[in-house]
Amino acid sequence: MNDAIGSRRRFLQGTGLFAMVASPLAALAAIDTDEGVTFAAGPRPLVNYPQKRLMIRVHTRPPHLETPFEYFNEGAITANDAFFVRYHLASIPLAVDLATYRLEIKGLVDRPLSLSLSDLKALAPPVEVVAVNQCSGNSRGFFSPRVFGAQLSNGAMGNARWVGVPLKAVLEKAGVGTGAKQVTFNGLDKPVLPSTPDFRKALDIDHALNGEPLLAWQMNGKDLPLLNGHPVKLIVPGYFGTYWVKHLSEIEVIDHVFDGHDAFFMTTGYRVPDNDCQCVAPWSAAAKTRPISTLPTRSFITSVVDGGTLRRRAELKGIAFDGGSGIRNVEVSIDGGRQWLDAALGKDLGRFSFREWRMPVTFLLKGQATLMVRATSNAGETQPMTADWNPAGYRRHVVESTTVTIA
Ligand SMILES: Nc1nc2c(c(=O)[nH]1)N[C@H]1C(S)=C(S)[C@@H](COP(=O)(O)O)O[C@H]1N2
Ligand SMILES: [Mo]
Repeated sequence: MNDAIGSRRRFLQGTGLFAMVASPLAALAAIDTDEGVTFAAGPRPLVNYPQKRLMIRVHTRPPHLETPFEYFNEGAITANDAFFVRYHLASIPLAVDLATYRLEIKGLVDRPLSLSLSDLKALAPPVEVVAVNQCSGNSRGFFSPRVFGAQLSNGAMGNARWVGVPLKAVLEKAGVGTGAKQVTFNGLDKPVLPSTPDFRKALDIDHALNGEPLLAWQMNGKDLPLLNGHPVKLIVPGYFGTYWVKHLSEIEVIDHVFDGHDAFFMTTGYRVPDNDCQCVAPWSAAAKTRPISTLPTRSFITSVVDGGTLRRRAELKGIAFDGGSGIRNVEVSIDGGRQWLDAALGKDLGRFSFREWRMPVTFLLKGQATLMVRATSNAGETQPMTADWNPAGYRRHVVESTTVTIA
C-alpha cells in the first residue's frame, strides 16, 4: 500500500487546488497511480490479477495491465509477477490443458508438424536470451499532440530471461518449401465476433530463419505466467512486443506478404511512417507506411519518479536499452540538459537486455531540479532531445525529464 500512499502525496503536491477540496476526491487520489498521464485519461487504479502483484489497470476486457514504474528499480530483470500484460481480443485462454495443447507448423513446408509442449522441448537444445519486450504504444500518454489509443505511461515494457528453442530449428525440422516469403503466427486467444480480425503476426522468412526468434516456454526460470503467454510465446529479440505472439498455437509458412482479414495487425495496425524517422508532422498522416520493427534506443531513471524528492547527495540509477546493438554509453544531466556526465554501466546481460546504469550526484542547491538521461547504442544511435510524432503514438524514445525536489 506504500505506493498508494506515496502517490496520494504526490497527487496532493502536484495539484494544490485539489488538495483543499473535500474527501471524495482525496479518496480517488489514494488509488490513482499518478503515473503522469492520469488527468487526461482518468484514474488508473492498482489491481490484482492471477500471478501478478499490484499492477496498473489500463483496460479490463481484455486485461491490459501496466507495470508501476517503481518496480523497474528492482534490477535489470523484470519479475514475472510485475511484467505488463497486453491483449487485443476479448476471448483469452483462462487455462491451457497441456494434454491437448498442440503447436501446428503448416503451410509451405515439406512435413507439417503438430507438437506437444514436450515434443517442442525435445526438438532442439534449449537456448536462452535476455531480451526486452516493449509495447509499441509504451509512453503513448506523453504524446503531444495527444493521439488515440491506450494512454500508457512508461510501464508497458519489461526485460526477462527467456528459454526456448530457436524458431529456425522448428522450421528446419518441418522443411521450408521453395518460394517461402513470410511466416505467420497465431495464438489461442480469439475474437468474439466474426467481423473482428484475429490477432496474427508475420515475420519475413529471412528473419524467421536467422536464429534470433525463439519459441519460449520459460521466463526468468519459471513457466510463462498465463497472462504472458503460457505455454509458449514467440520471442523476437530487438523487435517490438507486438510480434511476441502469446499462447502460440499455429505457425504457417506462406509464399506472399501476409494479407486479408486476419492480417489486420500487420496491414492496418502496428504500422509506422515509411521514412527514416518513422515520423510525420503533428496531425498529419503518412503517405506510405510499413510494419513497425525494432526498438529505438531509450533510457530511464528508475531510482526516483517525477515529482519525487532527493537528498543533496544521491545516487541516481536506471536502465537503458536498444534494438539489439547494445548500449555504448549513458549520460546524465541534473541541470536540465546543460551539462552531461557519463554514468557507470552495470553488468552486461546481452545486447537485447536492459542495461543498468548508476551515477552518484551532488546538488548544490535545494529546490527543484530537472534530471535527464540519454543513451547511445553501439550502433551510434543517440536519443533525441525533442520528441517526434506519429499518428498511432508508437516508438516514443525522446530524452525523458524527471523533475524532483532537492530537500
Ligand atoms: N496471442 C496474443 N499475443 C500477443 C498479443 C495479443 O493480443 N494476443 N499482443 C501483443 C502485444 S501488442 C504486446 S505489446 C505483447 C505483450 O506481451 P505481454 O502481455 O506478455 O507483456 O504481446 C503480444 N502478443
Ligand atoms: Mo503492444
